Amino acid sequence: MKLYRTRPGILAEHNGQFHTIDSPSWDELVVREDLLRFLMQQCEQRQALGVSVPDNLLPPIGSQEVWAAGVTYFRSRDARMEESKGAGGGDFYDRVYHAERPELFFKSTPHRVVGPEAKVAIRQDARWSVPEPELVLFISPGGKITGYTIGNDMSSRDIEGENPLYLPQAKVYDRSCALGPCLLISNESLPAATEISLQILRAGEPAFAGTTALREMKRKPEELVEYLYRSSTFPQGCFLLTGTGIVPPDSFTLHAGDEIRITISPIGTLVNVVG
Ligand code: DO4
Ligand code: MG
Repeated sequence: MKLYRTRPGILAEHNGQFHTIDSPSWDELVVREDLLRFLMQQCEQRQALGVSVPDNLLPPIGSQEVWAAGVTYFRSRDARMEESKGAGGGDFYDRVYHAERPELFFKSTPHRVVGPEAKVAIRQDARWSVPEPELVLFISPGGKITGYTIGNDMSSRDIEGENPLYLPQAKVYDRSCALGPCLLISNESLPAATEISLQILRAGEPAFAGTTALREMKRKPEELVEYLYRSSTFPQGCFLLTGTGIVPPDSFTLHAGDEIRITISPIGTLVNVVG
C-alpha cells in the first residue's frame, strides 16, 4: 500500500489501483497506529480512480520533525574518517560506528523539506556537497514503524569535515532534505536484500552511480527508533533517515543542474535537481 500526498488530496495505491482517502489532514491520517488496516478498509469501501501515478506530488510530510542516523554503514564511517582527519575528528566516527548508542541528529523541519521533482540546494558557503540516499522510516507516536519512504540527506562535506561540531550547519539548511515519492505503508520489515541505488546525471550524462543493500546497515531500524524515542515524544509521529551507505569519491561535488535519482524498488524513485 502506497500513500501519496498530492495537491488535490491524499491518494492510496493498492494492487495497482488508486483510491482517494478521506482525512481532514495528512497528520490526522498518518498518526494512526492502525494505519495499514485503516487504509485497507478505505480502499475496499471506495471505487478505484482511473488514474496512473499521480502528478503534482508533495513531500509525504505534514508537521513531523525529521531526524537522521549517521555512520550506520561502513562506507559512511570510512568517508567521514577521511574527510575529518585533518581536524582530528576521525576517531569519533570509528567510535560511534562501534558504540552501543547510535548517532542521531536533528535533520529538518517540514518547511526545509522538498518533495519529488523539486529542487534541493547546496549551501552558498559550501565547496564540497553530496547527496546521501537513505531509507527513511515513518514512526507513529507510539513508536511503531508504520511506513517507509526515500530520503536525500544533502550534506556539505567540507563544513562537516572541518569540525564535527559544525554538523548542524553541514546538514540543516533550506532545501537540504528531500522525501518521497510516497509512503510505503507496511507492517513488515523490508527484506535485507532490498537495494538502495543512487544515480547522478550531469547534463543528462551519468556523473556517478552507486548501490548498497539494507543488509549493509550495521543497526536495526528498531534499534534506531528505540534510541530516538527515549525521553522524547512525537505527537504527530516522526521521520527518521537511517544513514547512507553510498558516498561518491572525494573528487566529486554536486553542481547546480545535476539530477539526483534515488531508487528503493518497493517504494519507487525520488528525483530531484540541484537548484
Ligand atoms: O556523522 C555525520 C553524519 C553521518 C550521516 O549523515 C550518514 O552516515 O548518513
Ligand atoms: Mg546521512
